[in-house]
Amino acid sequence: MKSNYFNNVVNSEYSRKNDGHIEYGTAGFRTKSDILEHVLYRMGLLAVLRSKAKKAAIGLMITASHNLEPDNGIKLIDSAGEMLEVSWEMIATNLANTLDSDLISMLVHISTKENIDLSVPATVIIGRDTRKSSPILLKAALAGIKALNGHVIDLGLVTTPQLHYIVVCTNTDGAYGDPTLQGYYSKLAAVFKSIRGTEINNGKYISELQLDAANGVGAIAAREFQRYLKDVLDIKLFNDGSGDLNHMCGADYVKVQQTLPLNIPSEKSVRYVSIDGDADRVVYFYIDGNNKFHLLDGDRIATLVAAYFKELLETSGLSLQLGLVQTAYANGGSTDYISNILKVPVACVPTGVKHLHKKALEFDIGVYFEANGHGTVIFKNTTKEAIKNQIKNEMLSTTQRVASSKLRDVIDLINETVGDALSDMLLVETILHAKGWNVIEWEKSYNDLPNKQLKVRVKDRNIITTTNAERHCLTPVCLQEEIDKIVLKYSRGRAFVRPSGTEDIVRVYAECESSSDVNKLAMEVASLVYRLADGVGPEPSL
Ligand code: G16
Repeated sequence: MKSNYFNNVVNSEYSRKNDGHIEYGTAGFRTKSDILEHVLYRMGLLAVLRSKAKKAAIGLMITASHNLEPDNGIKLIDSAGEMLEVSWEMIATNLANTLDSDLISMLVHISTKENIDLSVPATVIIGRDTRKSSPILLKAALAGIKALNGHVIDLGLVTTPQLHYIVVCTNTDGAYGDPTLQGYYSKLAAVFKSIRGTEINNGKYISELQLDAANGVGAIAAREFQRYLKDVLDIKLFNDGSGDLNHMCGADYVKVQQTLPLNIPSEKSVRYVSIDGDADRVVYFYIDGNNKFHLLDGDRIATLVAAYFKELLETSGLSLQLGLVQTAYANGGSTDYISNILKVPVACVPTGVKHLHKKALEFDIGVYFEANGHGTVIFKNTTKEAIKNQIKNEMLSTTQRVASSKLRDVIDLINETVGDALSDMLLVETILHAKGWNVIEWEKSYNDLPNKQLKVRVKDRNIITTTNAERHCLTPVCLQEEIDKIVLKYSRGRAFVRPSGTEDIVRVYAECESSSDVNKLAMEVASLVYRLADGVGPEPSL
């Protein structure tokens, strides 16, 4: 009897304490931390079932990433180190919202429908960020895992991408790397140093950067990299955990506000880097001689990386398909550059790295980045084989051999499981070093269109529905028609709206040719959302 197996799951300490509906959103469950305990308990139970279903270890990360300190959340990491399979997101949502009295029958239903062999052992690898609420939520998740006799590997404080990495290393018996934090640091640091050692740099590149760690768990990882890389890269650390998490600092703040984070000394032409609260996003920026702020976001990183791979492929003589995946937030300037200058195929998918990752798998080498700095590069196994075989080819010229070897090595610098701010940063540093570029040289490749993001509070954000990779709004009726009318007034204008899957707000994005008009365009669209979608609080105004 399956129900006997679930006899121990009823636990009054983790009963459902509020009636609000909660959804597995863009990146898991995310809301105020004080209403999450029963969700964490239930996700502990679900992680055990998922592990049995996949006959492999599953990851469970406690974080609300870029959100402010009062929020927290949880995301499950699938057996190949990628985000949870989309069909299980609905299962997670149903389990999180079920009545306490229906908990056992829901678990029986899941295990029957998914044909889960309950006798298979389960392993859950668990990690958490530095939020004050994380230890209590950890306790709840552990209780859930233990109620179903799952084996726990508790990594303690880790960045989200470190957990993804350790899951894949565990499930590949170490083929992807040693499944420990030390294994992660030493793999990335060793390849970073070895690539650097093969290049004599005569250009404008300087081996020094200033890193804003958002006062999050990324500061711990950054300190480790400081230690591992001290001979080759000088990382100066700010917002290292002593201040408030993501408060006026971190990648999301810098990207959306397009300004310097708190506590960073304002120095001209210095390479600054910001990561977010769980270190899965990264953006670069600098201040020019006129004190003007310049952002080099996920689009810039994607184009830098795609151009680098394109060059290596051409030089090595390998014929492999390179592709780039973006979302609606990608700046029109970047998309034009990728299509018309780089001539690399580019696809657009809905927000959420899970969508980008899936699309990128279609290419031999898939580069994917959200404009907010969340992204990575993935390689088909056949691609890795082709590169290895190419190196063995005795007919290769020295130039072809050097380029092929560089391709092989740089793959090891990349965390292919998910966007990893620190691995991405090391990749950017490697490319800038190879090219002898400073940030100004990097920025020269194309011009961004001026752009603006706003948040609008509405009664129920889910009344906004979208299609065509979120670029077109279906409901409320008339909203899209009205947006179109506004956008038409602005040269190279573009705007879209979508409900956030991580915050209780509607996001508005706008771009156009004129930097003096872009705020007006964004504000006009925000007011429209406020009026047609039941805005709450004061109406947005300039
Ligand atoms: C998460 C997702 C990202 C997404 C971001 C914002 O990032 O992993 O793919 O772009 O949320 O999503 P939304 O606009 O739906 O709120 P993070 O860094 O917060 O985990």
